[in-house]
Amino acid sequence: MKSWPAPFVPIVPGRSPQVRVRDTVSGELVPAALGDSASVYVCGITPYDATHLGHAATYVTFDLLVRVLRDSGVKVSYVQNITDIDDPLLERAERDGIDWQQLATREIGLFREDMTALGVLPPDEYLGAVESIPTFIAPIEKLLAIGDAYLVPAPDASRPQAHDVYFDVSRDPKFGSVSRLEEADMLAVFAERGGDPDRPGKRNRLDALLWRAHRAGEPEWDGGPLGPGRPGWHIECACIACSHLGVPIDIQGGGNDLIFPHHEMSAAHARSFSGQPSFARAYVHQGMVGLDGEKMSKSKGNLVFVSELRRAGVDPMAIRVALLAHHHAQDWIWEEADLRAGQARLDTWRQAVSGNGGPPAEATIAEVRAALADDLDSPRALAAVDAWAAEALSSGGDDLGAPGVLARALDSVLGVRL
Ligand code: 5CA
Ligand code: ZN
Repeated sequence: MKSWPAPFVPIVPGRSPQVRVRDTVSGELVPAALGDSASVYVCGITPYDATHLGHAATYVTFDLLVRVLRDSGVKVSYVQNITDIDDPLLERAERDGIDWQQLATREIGLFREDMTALGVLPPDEYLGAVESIPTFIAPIEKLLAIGDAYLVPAPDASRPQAHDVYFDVSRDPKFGSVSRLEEADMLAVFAERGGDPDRPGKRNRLDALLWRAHRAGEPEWDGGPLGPGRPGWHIECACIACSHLGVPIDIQGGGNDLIFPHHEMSAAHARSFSGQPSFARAYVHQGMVGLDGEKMSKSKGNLVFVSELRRAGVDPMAIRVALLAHHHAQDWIWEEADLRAGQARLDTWRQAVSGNGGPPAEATIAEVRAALADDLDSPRALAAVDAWAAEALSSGGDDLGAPGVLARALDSVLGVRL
């Protein structure tokens, strides 16, 4: 899948210290890379609606991670998927009376434009589920062969004797190790996050769909020995991550709404078909961005779209600064004041770097790098820039190179173009 144009990343003297992130699973700060390379897999969009500010926060967060890792001298392999076939996409297309592929193509196009405007680095590999389907078949067959998956008759399928394939969570001794939830808590969210606890014929209510036999009116792909049908959600990310990055990956990323079931299941599938003890060394989860007191979500419809803000003339860099003002690990509620504050900050910074000289910028740049290397602490990084700008505007300064080098550093590691 085509991604979007990479923004220019200026080279700035010096480098970031070793990057550490707080692993959601252990709660510990861990190195984001063990040596001089890191593999990062971030769960991408389901393209049935436009990019809202929650999505934007997630992709800006992982953009920061990749920027600061590269700035620290680490070679990053960054993979992102698109869930370009799934029930919500088919349901929205049906509701709106349009072809599901047209809907996906339109929303992926808009996402690319939003990411470009926000200065988000594209992944090195951007993979749609649909184009990757041939790579899912062998791992699902393997799960069946080793007894970790099983067939469930699908009497409503379009062909007689058809079966769906499910993953048996009771076969996995490490099931639950990612979310660390009790079964009752898992069940409480499973259905609303794509699960089907009440499907007759399943061995355990939490078992996850791996392959869905073709039903009339649904798209289908050749599943080889699995029969025609389409893949389940979690196996897609497990297979795409493993086949493009190897197992274990360094970082699995996404919003914290994906911890269970998605990341729990993807990890379980991947451990099982790869035979490796672990899927990801660390998990980084973006807090949920809400609106009017609730998580912003396509199903609730309480959304602020990046594209609508852009159409209204909002500077995408003001949106970016507004997002960076919140620590990625915390849930927060979007308010219009966030955007006003982002724009005001941007204006101040722009004014400060437009002077003829300023206070020395080296310590500020070092503090920005240190803050980001410390679990992507963007509010702390912004505060350092605020302090420099306040001094530049109040007392000036005679370091003629400072405004330029600071502007380039902000562009490079914070992705903020002044
Ligand atoms: N396609 C799947 C992941 S494989 C998916 O969750 N798609 S999504 O379009 O619903 O979300 C895209 C990304 O944005 C995911 O990483 C998700 O966790 C994150 N996300 C969704 N809603 C919010 C929100 N309100 N705040 C922050 N991040 C969010
Ligand atoms: Zn995913």
